[in-house]
Amino acid sequence: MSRLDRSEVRAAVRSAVAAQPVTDMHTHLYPPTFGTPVPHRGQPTDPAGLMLWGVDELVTYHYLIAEVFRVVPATKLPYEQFWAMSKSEQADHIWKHLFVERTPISEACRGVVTTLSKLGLDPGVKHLDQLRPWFREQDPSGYIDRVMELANVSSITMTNAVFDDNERNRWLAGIQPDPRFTGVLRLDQLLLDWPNSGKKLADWGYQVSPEFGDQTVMEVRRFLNDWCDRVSAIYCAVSLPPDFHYPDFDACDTLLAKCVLPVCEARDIPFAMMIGSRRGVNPQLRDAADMGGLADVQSVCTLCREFPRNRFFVTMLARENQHELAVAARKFGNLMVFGCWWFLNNPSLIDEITRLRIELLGTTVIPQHSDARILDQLVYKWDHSRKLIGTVLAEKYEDLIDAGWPLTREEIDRDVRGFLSDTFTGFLKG
Ligand code: HDL
Ligand code: ZN
Repeated sequence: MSRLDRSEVRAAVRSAVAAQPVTDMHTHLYPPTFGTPVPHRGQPTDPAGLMLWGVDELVTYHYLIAEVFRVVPATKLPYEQFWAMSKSEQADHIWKHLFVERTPISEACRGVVTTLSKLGLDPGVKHLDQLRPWFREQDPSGYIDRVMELANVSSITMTNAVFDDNERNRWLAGIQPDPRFTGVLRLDQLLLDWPNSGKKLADWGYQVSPEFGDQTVMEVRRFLNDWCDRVSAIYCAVSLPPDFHYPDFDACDTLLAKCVLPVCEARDIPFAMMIGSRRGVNPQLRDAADMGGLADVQSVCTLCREFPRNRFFVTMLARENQHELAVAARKFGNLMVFGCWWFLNNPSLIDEITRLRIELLGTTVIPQHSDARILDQLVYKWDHSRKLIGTVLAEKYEDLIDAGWPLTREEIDRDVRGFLSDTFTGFLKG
């Protein structure tokens, strides 16, 4: 076991963090079997395809759409005029205003620069036509391998929106599993839009009614099991609004307590709650319409206390919830805190939140997920986060050495493996 000198720590952490493959626990990515709308080497595209990749998708990421409307407001470019543009026209508009006429200094802009650079392309081009031919030459599946290698990501966890007709019909038509991807059943509509979601289940052949009699409970469980089987769900997930409370004595409570949590317990899989998303604040921005708000950590504690045989992944969207959530995790071993979600996925907040989490939880936390929606984003999201997590870790190890601990390289490798992969996969197993 090689004991490290304090002066060796930063380099040792940097290399361990760079070398450790990531199991990415939450993304919106799909393999080519779900179709792709992106033009590529002589293959037909699928306009409704779910696999998004390449420079036009990268530059029209909804974070950048929100940012370009701050530069060219809707009073100058009406939303419907922007949405009527082609994907390439939208990308050219964003590139002009955020990358050519202004410095791409925001985190979402810098991410595009990092990705293009690491792909060996010139991020300083004045027009995207200088980059498009390179992407058109890519084969989607081979490109997935290339991006996963660049990002050092070993497994991609999907978000399978079973209430989305486009995705659901693809599953029902038969999808060949892709070993690089794992499935997650996403249940927002089921939990937040009852009884409308119940009507959809009835259309799909489940004997459910708006009231929660025994038959409805059993049929909702059958629906959950059918789809967990179909997508081979490694966990189930929901995104909840800031005003989510448990108990609230509403349909969401009943569905959680009588259907979702019993099914997750029986299948021995965790339930992930992503809490604080306020949807549709500015609907005309579509995917970019949402924002976050302060949520209730005590509801998380109540669920962890009342369902001790369930395991919960939890992330919250408000910076102000992070400390209380980390303290809650000290109270419940069935609570695993994860990620710097969405508007927290910025250097200053990743640093702050990772620091407080390690101080309170040690190695029993999952510092990050990518939330990537476009495949290429894996390159920048993990490049940026690895460096930030590594900086915090190195400082914590230096403090430990100062306290007299004989730190070894093997310990650093073991901890980094946990932070970037094993803590997640271990919690899946229970
Ligand atoms: O609900 C979610 O899973 C969020 O991550 C949303 O998809 C959000 O729009 C997003 O892309 N965050 O990064
Ligand atoms: Zn997400």
